[in-house]
Amino acid sequence: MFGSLEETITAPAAPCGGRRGIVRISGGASLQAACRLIRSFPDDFDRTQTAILPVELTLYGRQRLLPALLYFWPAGHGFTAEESVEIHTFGSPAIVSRLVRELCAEQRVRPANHGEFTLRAFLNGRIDLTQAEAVLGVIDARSGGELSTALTQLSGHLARPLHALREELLNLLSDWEAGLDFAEEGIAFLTPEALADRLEELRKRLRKISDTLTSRSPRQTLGTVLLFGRPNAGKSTLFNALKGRFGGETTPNALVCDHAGTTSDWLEAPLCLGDRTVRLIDTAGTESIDRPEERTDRLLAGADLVLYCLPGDQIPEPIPPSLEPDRVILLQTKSDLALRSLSPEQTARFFRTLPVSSIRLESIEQAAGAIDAFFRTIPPGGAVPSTAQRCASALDAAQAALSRAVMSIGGDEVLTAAQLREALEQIGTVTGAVTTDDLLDRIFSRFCLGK
Ligand SMILES: Nc1nc2c(ncn2[C@@H]2O[C@H](COP(=O)(O)OP(=O)(O)OP(=O)(O)O)[C@@H](O)[C@H]2O)c(=O)[nH]1
Ligand SMILES: [Mg+2]
Repeated sequence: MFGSLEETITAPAAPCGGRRGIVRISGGASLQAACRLIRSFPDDFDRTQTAILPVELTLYGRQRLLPALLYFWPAGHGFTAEESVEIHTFGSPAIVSRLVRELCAEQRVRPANHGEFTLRAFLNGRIDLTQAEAVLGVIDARSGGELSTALTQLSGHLARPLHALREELLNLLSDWEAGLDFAEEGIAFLTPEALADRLEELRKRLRKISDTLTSRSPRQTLGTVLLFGRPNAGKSTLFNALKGRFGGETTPNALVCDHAGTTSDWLEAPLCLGDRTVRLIDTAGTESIDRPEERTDRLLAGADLVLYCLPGDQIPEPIPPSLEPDRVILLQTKSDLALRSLSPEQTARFFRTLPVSSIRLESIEQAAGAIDAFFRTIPPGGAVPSTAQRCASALDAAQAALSRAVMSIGGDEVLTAAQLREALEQIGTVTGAVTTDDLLDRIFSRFCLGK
């Protein structure tokens, strides 16, 4: 059903009968094809920059010019990651279909199939399959709730943790298989015990993702909140303060000490914030904020919200590129000792900035309020129905394969590797890392033209 990526595709991108007619073009010949229909296209046009340009279309000859706006994205910048153009003009169906016809007169340009722009965004690595389905969910949404579920899915809420999980599983598999290659030399890259622990942890995370996929109730949604910062920043003291006020009795307190590097492993506790329960995780301090150690990096990828703990007398450092600032709350810790006022530029990108003193239990309620406020911006659980249906069985199968992998540890090592591969394949079908033409056909043929 889908043509070659070498070809440039075009289609109307606005509903028929609207006031504005939009024609979308994507592929290497986009600008060249559009230029043919434009009077005096500037010779010095910079093809390396995104641009919006008022132009005149020569569709009906040079005596009857049509005003239009040309939007240009160089390769790597637009939705499809290919060179793309949109021409916005009058919403006349006659003009729009003529425009598409004329564009297709250019060699290498052809009409797009249903969903082909989104398919290209997927094939070029812009979005994963769950996000592609979310595009359809946004278009089909019939209520504010459905729209917000689809928008959350589109922003990568499902894709991000699944991608992180798959990466970890791939690393585990390669370490395990490397050990098999060197078995005779007695070199092990991963001990069976370490593998079993990591797989059990991954299985739990997968179950959480699979639960949120089908859940609709905020009570069932266990958001993950991660304490992050340099050693000695006051993370564990804050963990204990939040746990003391909003947690249960069952989790032990984190060790606190004035020596840097007190916390060496992560520790978690549930916090009850109104009708929502979140998992609060204390981590080992990281020496380099923008390039944390591998383990912290993994935890960051799986967290919904990050509490960046920064002693009140310091200024924020650059955060890891993969960590979106809008899922970070900056907490100026030890505010009883010193509190520097930060400029709007230093704080604007974060979801919120707040001073706290965990020793004096000052602003602990406010910190909890900010966590709750963050989760209120995320609609409760769930996924676009087509994603939920498609993914439920694959994620169940992946969890089952991980359980089998754990059980096989200590026995046949090759069988363990095969089970890991099975889990990877199942997760891959959800994100689209593993696809078949049938699957793509089923998903993208439901799109309308121009999407
Ligand atoms: N005055 C004051 N001291 C604090 C506060 N919070 C933490 N501290 C002190 O700062 C030191 C480090 O606190 P921790 O909570 O262990 O810091 P951490 O970030 O967990 O440190 P690592 O586990 O080493 O990364 C301890 O001596 C705490 O008592 C605070 O709000 N006020
Ligand atoms: Mg600590």
